[in-house]
Amino acid sequence: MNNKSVQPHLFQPLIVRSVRLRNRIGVSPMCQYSSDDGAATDWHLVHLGARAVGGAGLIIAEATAVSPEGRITPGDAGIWADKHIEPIARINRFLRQHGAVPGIQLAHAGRKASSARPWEGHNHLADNAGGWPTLAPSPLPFGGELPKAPRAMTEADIARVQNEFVAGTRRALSAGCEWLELHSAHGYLSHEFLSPLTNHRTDRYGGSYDNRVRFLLETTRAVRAVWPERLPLAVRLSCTDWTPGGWDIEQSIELARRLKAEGVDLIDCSSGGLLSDVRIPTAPSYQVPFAERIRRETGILTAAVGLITSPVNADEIVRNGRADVVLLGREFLREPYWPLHAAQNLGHTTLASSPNQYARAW
Ligand code: FNR
Ligand code: 536
Repeated sequence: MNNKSVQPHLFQPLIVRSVRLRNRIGVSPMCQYSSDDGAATDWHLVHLGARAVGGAGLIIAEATAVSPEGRITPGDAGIWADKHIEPIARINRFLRQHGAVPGIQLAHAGRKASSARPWEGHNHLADNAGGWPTLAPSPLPFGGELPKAPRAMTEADIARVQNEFVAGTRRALSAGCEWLELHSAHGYLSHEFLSPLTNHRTDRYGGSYDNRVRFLLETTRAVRAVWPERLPLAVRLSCTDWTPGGWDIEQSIELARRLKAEGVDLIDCSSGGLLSDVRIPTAPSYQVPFAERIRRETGILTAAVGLITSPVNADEIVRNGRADVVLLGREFLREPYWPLHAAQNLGHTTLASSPNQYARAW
C-alpha cells in the first residue's frame, strides 16, 4: 500500500484542540521594539498582516511583557494594562480574515531586561537613562554588554509575576489571541529559574530539579486555569544551554512530560541565550533534533525552529515526524510570501492561496 498520501506534510492542516492551522508553517515570535508604551502600533499590523497574507498558518506575535519591568527594551510589546488589548485585537482580526491563527508569546526578560533597542546598542540602560532595576532568581549579572546585577526575587515577587502572567493571559484572550506561548527560553526569567547556572536559590524555587522547574510549572498551571480548554497552549524552551553543568536536552524532555501533564499542547524547541560567552554549533535545522527527541520521547506536539529556510527541508521535518510545526524567523523577515512560494516549489499549487486582490500574481 502506498502510504505517501496520508503522510503529514508541510501543507497539511493541523488541528490542536479547537484550533485549525491551515498548514504547518508559523512565524516565529520576533521582537520589533516598535511598541508605544507596550501598545502595538501600525508597524505590527503591517509586519504581522503581511505574513498572514503571505500564507502562514500560525503567527506568534513577539515576546510581550507581562509587566513594564519584564520588557527587554522600552520598545517592547506589553500586555500589563487594558489599553494594550484593542491594538492587539485589531491586528488579530486582520490575521484571521486572511486565514492565519493569531498567537502571542507572553514573556518576562528577567536579568536581560532594561536594555537599549538593538539599533541603539542593545546594552543595559542605566536607571537614570531610561532603564529600570531588574529581577531574577539570583543576583547574578549576565555580563558583557548587560552588566546590571538583578535583584534576587522574593517569594512575594514570584507570586506577583505569576499573577502578571495570568492577567496577561486574560488580556490575550480578550484580544482574540487563539494560541498562547509562554517564553521560557533565551536566558529570560523563566529560563533563568530552570538552569542551575543562573538559579542559585536555596528555597523551594532553586537547587533540585523539582525546585528549578517549579516557577514554570506553577505559572503554567495558573495560566492554563484561565486559558480556555478549546485553545492551545505552548511553551518555548531553550532545550540546552550548550554548556556543561547547564540546562540540557535530558532535563528538557522530563520537563516536557510534566508540562504535558499540565495541559501544554506543544513545546517550541529553541536553545541558548542564557550566557554571553557560549559557542553554538549553528547550521541549517540545527535545533530540529531537540524537537524530534521531545516529540518521540514524550508524545507531545513540537515546533522546530532555527535556520530552517528551504521548503524541501521544512517539508522533510514534518514528513518524517521530526516536528509538527516549523517556525521561521529571519527567513520570514526576508520573504513574507514564503508559504506561497513553498507551496509552488513543492507542487501544492492548489493549496497556494492568495488574497483576491493579488489573485493574478500567482
Ligand atoms: C528573535 N527571536 C525571538 N524568540 C522569541 O522566543 N521571542 C522573541 O520575541 C524573539 N525575538 C526575535 C527578534 C528577532 C529580530 C530575531 C531575528 C529573533 C528568535 C526567533 O524567534 C527564532 O527562534 C530565531 O531567530 C531562530 O530562527 P531563524 O531566524 O533561524 O528562522
Ligand atoms: C534571538 N533573540 C531572541 C529574543 C530577542 C532578541 C533576539 C527573544 O527571545 N525575545 C535569540 C535566539 C536564541 C538565543 C538567544 C537569543
